[in-house]
Amino acid sequence: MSGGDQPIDIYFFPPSPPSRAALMLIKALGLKHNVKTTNIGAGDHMKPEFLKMNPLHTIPVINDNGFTLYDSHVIMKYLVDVYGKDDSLYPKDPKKEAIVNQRCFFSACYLFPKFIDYHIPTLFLGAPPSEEAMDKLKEVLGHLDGFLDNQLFVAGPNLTVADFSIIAIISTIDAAGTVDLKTYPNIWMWYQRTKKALEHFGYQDVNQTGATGFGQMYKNKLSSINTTNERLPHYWVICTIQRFNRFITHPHIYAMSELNRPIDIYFFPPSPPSRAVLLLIRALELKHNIITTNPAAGENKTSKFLKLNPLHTIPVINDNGFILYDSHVILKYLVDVYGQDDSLYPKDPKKGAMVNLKLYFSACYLFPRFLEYHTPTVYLGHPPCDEAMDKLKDVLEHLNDFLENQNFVAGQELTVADFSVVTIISTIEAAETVNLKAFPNIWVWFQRTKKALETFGYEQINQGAQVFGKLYKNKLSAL
Ligand SMILES: N[C@@H](CCC(=O)N[C@@H](CS)C(=O)NCC(=O)O)C(=O)O
Repeated sequence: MSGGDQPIDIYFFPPSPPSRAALMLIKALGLKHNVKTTNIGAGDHMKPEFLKMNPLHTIPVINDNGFTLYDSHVIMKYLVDVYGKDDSLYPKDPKKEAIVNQRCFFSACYLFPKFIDYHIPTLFLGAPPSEEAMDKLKEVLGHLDGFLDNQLFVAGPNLTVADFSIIAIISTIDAAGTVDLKTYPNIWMWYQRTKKALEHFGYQDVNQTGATGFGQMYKNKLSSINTTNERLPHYWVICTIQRFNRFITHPHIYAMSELNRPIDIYFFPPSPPSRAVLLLIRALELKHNIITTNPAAGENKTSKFLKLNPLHTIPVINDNGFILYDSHVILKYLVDVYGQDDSLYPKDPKKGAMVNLKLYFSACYLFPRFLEYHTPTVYLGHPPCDEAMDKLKDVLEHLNDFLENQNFVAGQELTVADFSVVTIISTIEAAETVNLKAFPNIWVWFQRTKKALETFGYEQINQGAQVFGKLYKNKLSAL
């Protein structure tokens, strides 16, 4: 069934939820494939040949006749685009798709990291389970339970790739006995329903077996800690504790449609993701209202705001009653609905996948590292942390490598991924956290991108970066 001559290679390890999600999807699409077992416990993912395919050293990775791709969410989107008989698993309708993207984003940047943060220190460092990590895991499970209120599947009435992604994690939590899932009645019902829906796609062989294997390892480790308090260092942990992921997109461009009402954008100038969306709104020349929402004053935690976005992040948009959060999901949605052409988000599945990869990188690597370094100082007055700086520099190094021989972050053309990344980089520059000139590809790209965005009000919108920079520097000098 696959487009090229060769079966698709998937680099897979049974205990890994994202690899199981991608493999189940390959089976659901009936694609010929080779499973290349990649034992991350034995360091297979750090070998040079693997790093050439995925510098971020995560599994799954696929190789579809020479086209390699990583991140399970990006992979799933690409596979449905290219090989799906219909769009049921990843709807093309921009609003329906935006909800799938949002749930994938939730899985990648909330549920999976919280799952990792709870289990991995025990599994690989022999640390006793952390109550704080449990509280955070339970908080995201509460959000998931909320999404499933009066809804059959995580993104609406039908099964989508978001269910593949989320069930791979939920079944692992279940197998590890970490949380009694029955205390989340909506999750529990959905879990039974989705297992049944995925039965024909290798749920038992691919997913249950891997989840059970993980659960067994975890339980064994837990009982050995309880008895011997042994500590086992493991080098996977360093990478995995970093964790993270993301979500997606799709082609199909709609003519500039007529807006009845301006788009509301809940925005705060110092917030890089807010600025990315506002820049795109300006680039697409959309009528809009800015609703300033200051998280430092708790304006993102009012009951009114939480109704719009239970995850209490900004930006949020309200497009004539269609409410959407997560900047990356919003960027994709706006280009789909209002882009005059597909230049900022290419329709071609391979080019689209490249943009997705970089949005994923921005959402789940660059932005978290940016926050981890700056927010303890800004909000808690803590001195900067060397480890957080090392991690920030590490992702900047990746970005610098991505930009080798490339004009923009997702290829030779400007895309929404540049909007997302530039708002973070400019904030790092304003805070004078890192000398960006030490990353020559980033530096050259930064100048090029600022110029490309000049006509969309970059200078004015990006003043928020200066506001953040000043705040950070003041806090630092007050220490
Ligand atoms: N966002 C990625 C996350 C993948 C991921 O973190 N996989 C883990 C295994 S569950 C991994 O490869 N860890 C090794 C590492 O990060 O070095 C995806 O969805 O593919």
